Amino acid sequence: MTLVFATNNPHKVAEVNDVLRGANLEGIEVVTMTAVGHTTDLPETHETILENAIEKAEYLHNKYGVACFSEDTGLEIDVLNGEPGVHTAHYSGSRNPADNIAKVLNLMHEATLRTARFRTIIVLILRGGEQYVFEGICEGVIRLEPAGEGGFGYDPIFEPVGYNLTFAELPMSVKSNISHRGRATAKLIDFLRTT
Ligand code: ITT
Repeated sequence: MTLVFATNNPHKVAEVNDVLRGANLEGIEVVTMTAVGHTTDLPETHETILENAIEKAEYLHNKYGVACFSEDTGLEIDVLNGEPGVHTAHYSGSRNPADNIAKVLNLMHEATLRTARFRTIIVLILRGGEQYVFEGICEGVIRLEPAGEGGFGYDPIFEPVGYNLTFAELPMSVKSNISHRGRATAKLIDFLRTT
């Protein structure tokens, strides 16, 4: 079975491939959207990450008739009442990670409660249209200042529980083991093994 990963984010592809490589999923090949000739952004018009993940996967499935999966991720910061949440990608008004990080740090400059979590929803659609949803959560805290060069997005300010390094300081293999995306992908893999 070939599965198309419905994303335009190369970091997501690299991280999911990292988990898939270790999984030895025989008979299942995961390819990017270029394999079906899709190069433009996928629609994300809803106010929840679940609805956006469904929208992206359905768009690709309806347009190309392929088995595919999408994922949508949000960063939920407690002192900001769960924001940026569904607005994570464009929180500052642009996609620029430095601007998004600056906005979060500004809003939190006096906050002593710094708990937060990344939440990933993966939506799988098989050739016949059956849909399955997998969720992964990673709890952590928002640092006072960015640290590290790895990862992407908000990684330099997110320190996962149990580590005193940010995601941007941890190797990808460690991030994959404990991250929201790694955990959701592991559930997807478990499901694929049984189908
Ligand atoms: P696709 O919709 O094409 O998959 P996207 O980048 O728009 O790509 P999202 O809508 O899920 O993906 O946006 C989530 C944003 O959240 C992303 O742009 C990053 O800024 C941030 N993000 C997602 N996963 C992250 C991670 O593991 N570490 C840090 N930031 C992350």
